[in-house]
Amino acid sequence: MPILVCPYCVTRQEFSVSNITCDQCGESVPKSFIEAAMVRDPIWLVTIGSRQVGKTTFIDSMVSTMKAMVKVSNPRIRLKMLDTHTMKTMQEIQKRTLEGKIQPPTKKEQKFRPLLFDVTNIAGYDNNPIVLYDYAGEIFDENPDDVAQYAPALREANTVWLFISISDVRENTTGQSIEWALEYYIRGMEQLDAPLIGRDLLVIFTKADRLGDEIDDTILDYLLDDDYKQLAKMSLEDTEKYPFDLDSYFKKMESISKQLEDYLYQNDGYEIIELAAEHNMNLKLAINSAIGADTVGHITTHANPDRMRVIDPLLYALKGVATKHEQREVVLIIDSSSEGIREFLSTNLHSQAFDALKPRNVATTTYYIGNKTPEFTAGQRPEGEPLPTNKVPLSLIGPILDGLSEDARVIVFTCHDLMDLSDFRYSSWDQRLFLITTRELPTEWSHVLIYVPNAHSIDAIIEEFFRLMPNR
Ligand SMILES: Nc1nc2c(ncn2[C@@H]2O[C@H](COP(=O)(O)OP(=O)(O)OP(=O)(O)O)[C@@H](O)[C@H]2O)c(=O)[nH]1
Ligand SMILES: [Mg+2]
Repeated sequence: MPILVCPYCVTRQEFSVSNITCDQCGESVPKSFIEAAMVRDPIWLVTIGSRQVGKTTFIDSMVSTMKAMVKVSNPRIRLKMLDTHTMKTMQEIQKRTLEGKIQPPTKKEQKFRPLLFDVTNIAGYDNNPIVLYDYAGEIFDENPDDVAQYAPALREANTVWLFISISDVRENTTGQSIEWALEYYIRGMEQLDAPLIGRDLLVIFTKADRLGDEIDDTILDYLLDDDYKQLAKMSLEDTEKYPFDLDSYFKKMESISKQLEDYLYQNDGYEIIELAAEHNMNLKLAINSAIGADTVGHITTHANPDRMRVIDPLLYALKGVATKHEQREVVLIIDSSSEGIREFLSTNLHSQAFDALKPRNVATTTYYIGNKTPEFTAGQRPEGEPLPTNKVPLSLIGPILDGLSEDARVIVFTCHDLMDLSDFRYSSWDQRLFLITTRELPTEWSHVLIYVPNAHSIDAIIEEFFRLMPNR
C-alpha cells in the first residue's frame, strides 16, 4: 500500500482506495485525493503573511479563475475541489463576496483543515493533487512559537506563498517590518526541524490596485494586460480570442519576477532577498489584485471583480514541480533475447510507450537486455526491430538494474521468464518494475500485465504504470 502524508494531521500513513481512514487522526481522506496522490505526489502549499494582507481573498479569486481556465486552455486545464470542506469553504467565501461582505479574519486553530484540489492538464499531467493551507495571519504576527504549533503543514510544503501588501506595510502601526512573517516562518521551521534549503519562496504582492503610479510601467502593463482578469464572466467569443498558452504566459511571469525583485528591494525588502539567499531558498515574485478595487468596510462591487494576475502563484507551483519531475527517470527494457519479441513489438509498442510517456515530462531511456549501455539514450525515441545484443543472449536484468538510480522506474517487455527476476522479488524493484508480457510467467511479481492486442491501449497501460508505481 502506498505511504502518503495525511493531509489533515501531516503524518505518514499507509493509504489505499479501500483504506481511506488515517490511523493517526481518524479522519477519512477523500478517495479522489488518494487516487490522484498515487499517480503524482501531492503539492503542498501554504500561505504565510500578516493579518489582512489578502490571503483568503486571493485564494477565492484564484480558484474562480482556475475553474474558468477550462474556457481558454487546450488541453483543458481543470481545477476540481476534492472534499466537502473545500467546497463549503469556497462557497461561503464566494457568497460573502457576492453579498458585498468582507471576509472574517482566518482564525488559528489546532485542527485547521486544508483545502484539497486537483488540477488536470498542467505541464502534461493528468493529476496534480494539491493540499493548500490558508493559514491565519495572526499566526505570523504575535508569538513566533505559534508557528510550529499551529502550522505544522509548513514542514511538507516545498512552496511557500509569502503575501505582502505594500500599502498595508506603510500604514502599519504595529512596528512590524516587511520581512516579519518570513522571520516567523524561519523560526517555525527550525522548531519543526525542517530544512529550508531548496524550498521555493514566492513573494506575492497583493492589492496591486492600491499601488497606482508608484509601480513602474512594465509591471503596471503586466497587470492591466491580463487577458484573463474577467475570465469567469468571459463570453465564448472572447474566450476564443485569447487562447491560453502556458509557455508564453510563464515566460512573462518570469520576466516580471525579476522586475519585482527590484521593487521589493526599493521597498525595504532587501532582508527578504538576503534571507532567501542565506537559506538557499529559490525566490520568485508575483503581483496581483484579487478584487481589482479598493474596499472600505462594506463591499459593493465584488460581484464582477477585475482580478489581475491571480493564477500566477499556482502556475509557479505546478510548473516548478513539473520541471523538477523532468529528472524522473523511466527506463524501458526490451528483452530482445526472448522468442516472439519481434511479433510482440511489431506494432512498435515500445515506440508508442515512449510517446505516451513523453507528455509526462520523464526522461525515458531504452535498453536491450544483455547490454549495460542504453540502446537509446534519455529522450531518444526507440525505433526499429529489437535484435539480440550478444550471441548467446541471457535474459538477465540485474546488470541494467544495478546501474539505475533509486528513483528510476522500469517497464520490461518480455515474452518469457527473466532468469534473475526472482532475485529482485524482495527488493524495492518489486514496486518499481512493471512487466509487460504475452503470457503467464512462472516467477511471482507484483505488477505484471499480460498484453492483449486490441484489448489494451498503450495510453491506458502507461496510465496504469503511473498509478501502480509508488511515489517518491
Ligand atoms: N484593495 C484591495 N483590497 C483587498 C484585496 N484583496 C483583499 N483585500 C481586502 O483586504 C482585507 C483582508 O483580506 P483577507 O483576504 O481576509 O486577508 P487575510 O490575509 O486572509 O487575513 P487573515 O485571515 O486575517 O490572515 C479585506 O477587507 C479584503 O477585502 C485586493 O486585491 N485589493
Ligand atoms: Mg484569511
